[in-house]
Amino acid sequence: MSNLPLAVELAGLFGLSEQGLKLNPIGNGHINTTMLLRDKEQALVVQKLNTDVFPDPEQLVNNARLIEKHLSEKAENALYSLEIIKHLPTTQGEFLADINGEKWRALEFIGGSFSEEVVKSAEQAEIAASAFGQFAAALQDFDAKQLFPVIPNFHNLAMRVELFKDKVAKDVVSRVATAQNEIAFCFDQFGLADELANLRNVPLRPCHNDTKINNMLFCTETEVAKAVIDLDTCMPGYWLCDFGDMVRTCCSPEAEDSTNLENVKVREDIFHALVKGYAKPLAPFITNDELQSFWLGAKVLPFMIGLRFLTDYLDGDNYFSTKYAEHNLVRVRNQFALYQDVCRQESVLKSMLEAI
Ligand code: ADP
Ligand code: GN1
Ligand code: MG
Repeated sequence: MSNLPLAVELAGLFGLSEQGLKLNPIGNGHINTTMLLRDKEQALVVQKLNTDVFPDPEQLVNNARLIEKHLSEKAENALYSLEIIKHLPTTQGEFLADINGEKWRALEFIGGSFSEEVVKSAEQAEIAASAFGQFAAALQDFDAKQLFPVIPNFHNLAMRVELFKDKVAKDVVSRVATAQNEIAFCFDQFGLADELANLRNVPLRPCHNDTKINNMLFCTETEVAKAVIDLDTCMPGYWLCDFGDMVRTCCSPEAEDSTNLENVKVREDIFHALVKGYAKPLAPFITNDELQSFWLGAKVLPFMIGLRFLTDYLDGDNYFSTKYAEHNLVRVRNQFALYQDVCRQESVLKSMLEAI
């Protein structure tokens, strides 16, 4: 068994027995350390929160539990049918535990499920988009002012641009020279930040803000949607960003760190499935301006996440987890290739939004 002392400590905290105890990593999240803790009887997800990214883990857990409560009330009234990720208390009734100064929480494990890194078909994309749409619809009457801004300005592209320029100027790990082309490319795209800042008639909504495909679970048996997960960044935002992150993570047939750039393209049928799947549950609430703003989201998210990977690369890989030295730069090239293909396909993709 791996990590025995840690497993025993976590088991003690969350009330599992030491018999048959196992602790193994699951998933491919870039931020937290996520593991499955099992004894002979039960399984739960334990997560070490990344406190560099989330300096206030108490507020993060508080936010997620407020959403949990709201969704549970919707579920009781048959207004939400996906499973809800619930926090589990320690034996002392706390929702956050301290182990050697590190912050851990436990979540209900959603068994019989899987997450995807690359979408397999238009049907799968529609199922995912519908799940994120149902989540957004269930939250549209949630008072998002209750949510603590765990990462302020999370989708503020202008702010991300300033941070990027600062890292280029400082060049703390001498990587500017190896990323010259990508940096020059960024400097040509900053008009997008103005487009986003000048957006009018698009309401702020309670948003998930991290609708990448591996932040939802499919049922292993039937392949329907089981749950929307990773509620860490739920804050007020724009649906266009949640739509854009689905485009970013579903449309390409390659994972976000694939080096097979010739293949990094927007699959039109997947884009169409995302529009259909997301718009349907939102139909009673969404405005036409808001729907048309999804085009901006489709451009902004691939670019902005590429910019964030590049910023992190220039800063020495402190934010996103990386598996090798150039991992962030590989992600940058991939995301910028995708962004360029989104722009290339403007007329056909936009017409799909206009047709809704
Ligand atoms: P991160 O914040 O690092 O992205 P996530 O909360 O998204 O972490 O979890 C990472 C991965 O772990 C998910 O993509 C999923 O595969 C798996 N996972 C997380 N929570 C659960 C859960 N409650 N049940 C089953 N699998 C989960
Ligand atoms: C991170 O935590 P994860 O892997 O679901 C990041 C997202 C990025 C994504 C890029 C809190 O998401 O914003 O879009 O990586 N989460 C945070 O894959 O920064
Ligand atoms: Mg995640």
